Amino acid sequence: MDIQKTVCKKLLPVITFLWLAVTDCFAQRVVRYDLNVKDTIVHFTGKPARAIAVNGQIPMPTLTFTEGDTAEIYVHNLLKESTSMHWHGLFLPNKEDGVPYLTQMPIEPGTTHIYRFPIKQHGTHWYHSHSGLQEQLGMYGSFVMLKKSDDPNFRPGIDDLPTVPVILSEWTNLAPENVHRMLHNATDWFAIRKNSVQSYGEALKQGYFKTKLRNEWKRMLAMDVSDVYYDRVLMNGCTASELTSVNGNKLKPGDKVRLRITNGGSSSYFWLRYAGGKITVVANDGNDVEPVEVDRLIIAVAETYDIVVSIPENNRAYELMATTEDRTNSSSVYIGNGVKQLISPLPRLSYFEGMKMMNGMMKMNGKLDDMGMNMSLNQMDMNAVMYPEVAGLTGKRHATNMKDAMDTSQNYTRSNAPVDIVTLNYAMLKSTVNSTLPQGAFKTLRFELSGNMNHYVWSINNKVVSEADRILIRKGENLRLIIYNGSMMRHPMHLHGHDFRVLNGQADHAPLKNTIDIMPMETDTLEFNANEYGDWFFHCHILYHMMSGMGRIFTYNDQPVNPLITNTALARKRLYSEDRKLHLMFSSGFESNGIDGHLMLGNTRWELTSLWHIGFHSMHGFESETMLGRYLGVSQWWFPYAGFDYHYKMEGGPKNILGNEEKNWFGQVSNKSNRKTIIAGIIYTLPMLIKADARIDGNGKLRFQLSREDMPLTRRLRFNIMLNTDKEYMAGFRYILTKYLSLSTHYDSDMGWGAGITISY
Ligand SMILES: [Cu+2]
Repeated sequence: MDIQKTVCKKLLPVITFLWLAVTDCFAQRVVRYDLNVKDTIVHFTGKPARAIAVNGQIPMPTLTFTEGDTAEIYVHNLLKESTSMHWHGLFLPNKEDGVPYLTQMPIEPGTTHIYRFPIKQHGTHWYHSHSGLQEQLGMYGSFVMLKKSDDPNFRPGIDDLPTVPVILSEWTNLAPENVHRMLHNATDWFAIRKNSVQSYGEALKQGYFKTKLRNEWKRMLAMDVSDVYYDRVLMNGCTASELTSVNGNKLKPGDKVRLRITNGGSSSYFWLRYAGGKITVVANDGNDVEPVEVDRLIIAVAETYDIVVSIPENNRAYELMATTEDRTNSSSVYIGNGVKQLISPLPRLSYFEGMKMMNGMMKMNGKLDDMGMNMSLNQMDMNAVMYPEVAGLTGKRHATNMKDAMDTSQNYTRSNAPVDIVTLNYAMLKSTVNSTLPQGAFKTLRFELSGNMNHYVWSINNKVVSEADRILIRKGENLRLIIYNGSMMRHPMHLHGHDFRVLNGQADHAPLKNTIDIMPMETDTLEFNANEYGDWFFHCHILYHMMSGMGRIFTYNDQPVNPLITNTALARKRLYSEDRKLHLMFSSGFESNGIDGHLMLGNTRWELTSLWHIGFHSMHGFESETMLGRYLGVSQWWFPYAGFDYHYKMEGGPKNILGNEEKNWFGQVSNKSNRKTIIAGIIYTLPMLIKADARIDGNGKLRFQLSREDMPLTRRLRFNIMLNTDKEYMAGFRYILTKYLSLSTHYDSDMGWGAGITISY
């Protein structure tokens, strides 16, 4: 099966293969779908790449039901690996929830799994694989549940509009496993592709040198609003498409269209903007809200928004554009018939303004300082300082602190502000129905979203899923979750099997959601009633954050046994193995004076490192160090380790360039020429991201070393430096050509000067 489409003539309606085995028994319709999950090759960029298609298509087919139906979905796994299907946002029995090793065992290759559950709600939802990184390969689709025609909450003028499901996603030609591995190794390849490296050279040129210095002084790596570089953004599988008619009716001026928009992306947030006027938001995460008019909205990963747009004039097709938050990529659909009415692309982010703001927020201890602003509900977009289109930012603007940044953001959302742009935030959402919880006791739980970019660790209360206990709750009780985001990235937190109400000032009409985006330093409060037995996953929906362990499991007291999990111990072990996964990193310089190698195998806390140098002249000898250590603390600045050091130099080799090599700086015999010894030490990351390494070896010899790796001088040029008390030193440059290849040169006190290439994986 070959899927080859980038620009689509029509907005593909993602036709549903409805094997309408609609069995009418006692007025209950059973609606059956068959989903054939199969490997495929796609050409989204022109180059072939592996993907997974369902019924031959990406995205997966839209599944449509009416409230009151019974869903019967046959998943036929034609892959060579196991799979699963999660019904996002649905209220269903736990064993139908589709989380492998938690609510069911994986669907093995060549087998069929039947999901069967009653449809107890209505609204725009979606479904996706919950196995590994399959979602990134195409396993996402719209899941629409219609209101019954006699629903007392039927909204004439909204619920009877022509409706089109639209699922947004992103595509990379890189294998998702490789993306995941690269993120864990703090590679800046994605930043190079996105031109968001924020190097010293660029800082100097743009007048932000002090900002850059201060940023590294506070031990931060260059920050971006998203981690991954994608090749394409897709809307129903297309980069651009046209919507000229709905249900066979040609769109004409005055018509309104309801778009059921899902963000099925793995890690991208999208800005939605429309060239034909205001966007009216009528539902969020499948739940109706009072209509609210905005100029734009950001849709977080896994959220859904139902929006209504209109066609103002004849002979026009109006662009609806979805742009990634980092503004590197976008996709559009043109709604209507006629001349294309374009919307201006969003300008490039002012990264250094963002850096300046982050500097203001970051304390020296690695914690964030909100300066008493008590932020929540996306009302103040802390990224607003990075948006050059905001008035006052087009020139040089110095938002030197949080308050300044927030002022910009607030001006931005207020309608009488310098720029008259209304941006949606959660405080503007008001449920159309009373959303108060049943009477009963409340249990309050507090969570801090935690993590660090340097090793790509994402956690809750500094624990990943496999390190944390399950959270025991009682059926019938009300839960109140107070969530603070203490990390530097935003996280779309998703709860399985339940909707929660978001306390947003709308009192008993607080909106109901299943996914809430929480920006850095924000605190949000959610409430839900524990009304369905089972093991329910609560996690960040950024795929690579989830796979790194950013989640918790809610488990009910005294709940019935899940018949699909026969071996609980094995299932738990497999589930926990996901965030315990080891990531490999390898680099080796092949230069005229020798070979320098570095191999690293690490997970959330542990890291095994092996370094070696082989001199090309026999007198230069061979040395290697292997050590195992554990990162401590949320910021992971401490790294105690133990290992083995092997150092061999031919007798009578040349003296060190500093002369006498008998003694180190402590006056101890350096024993550089020939040593085989155990070592133990501790590495601490200092300001300027300098690593201070103090160690002692089996002979009682001390060594203290300072080093800095990969300091970005320009977009592609990196600088490395090292100095230690054994009177060894090194300095070098690396120019990054491709993902795996660099030109490199360095001077080493042992091996002298050399130049060549460096391979890194
Ligand atoms: Cu996250």
